[in-house]
Amino acid sequence: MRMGGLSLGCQGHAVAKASAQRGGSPAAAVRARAGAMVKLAAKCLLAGDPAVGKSALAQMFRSDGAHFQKNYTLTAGIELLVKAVSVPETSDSVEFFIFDSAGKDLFSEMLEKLWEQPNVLCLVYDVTNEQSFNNCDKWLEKLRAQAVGMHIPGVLVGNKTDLADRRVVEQEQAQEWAEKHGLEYCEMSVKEMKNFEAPFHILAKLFHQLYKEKVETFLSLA
Ligand SMILES: Nc1nc2c(ncn2[C@@H]2O[C@H](COP(=O)(O)OP(=O)(O)OP(=O)(O)O)[C@@H](O)[C@H]2O)c(=O)[nH]1
Ligand SMILES: [Mg+2]
Repeated sequence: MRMGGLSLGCQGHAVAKASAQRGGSPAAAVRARAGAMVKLAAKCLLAGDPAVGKSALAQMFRSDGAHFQKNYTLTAGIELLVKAVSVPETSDSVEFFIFDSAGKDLFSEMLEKLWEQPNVLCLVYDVTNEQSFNNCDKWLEKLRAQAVGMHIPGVLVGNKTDLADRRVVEQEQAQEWAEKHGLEYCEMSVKEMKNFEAPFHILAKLFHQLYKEKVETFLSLA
């Protein structure tokens, strides 16, 4: 997998390649390491309207819940952060290269460049802001245009559930939209540190599943 100038891969592929160079078959190398720990890497696009809480989520996740960004500083361009998570119920892990995008850049060509070759999508809206939910269509369209013919696992995340009396987007409505578009769904309050790790655990699981399927396909062809 390539990310800009940076090549991302997983140990499985590296082992297979080394073995092939030594004369062994790549499939044999992959089989030999079945059960071993796998480290995957994924380019994760963090998308959604301005002020929905993308950077707050990224900072909270990076600091393991130690830092909530209270003041709003709009993101300009993109902020990159890297963090690994364990894949639930396995000994494997996914290192996310999180591209925290600027909500104001929905229609910017620069964003298209920075979004090249995505692996997973974390699409955030604010449950108190209907416009931010309606714009999820546009964010998803932008991703699809970016990744034609590719399956990009994704999660829709409703943030700011702490503002319960100001909520305008109901959970059922958002969940239905997510299902219709092949996305997983979850809600969180970054401010109250509720469920802020869930989107990344969901994405790690989905990306890992995709990896497993690719290995199976590879082995069936070998
Ligand atoms: N009440 C509440 N406020 C939150 C929550 N998460 C983030 N915020 C606040 O919402 C504001 C915007 O958060 P940001 O993370 O900067 O928003 P963003 O999505 O990165 O915005 P852009 O960079 O402009 O795209 C900040 O003042 C945050 O403190 C939450 O769960 N509840
Ligand atoms: Mg931001």
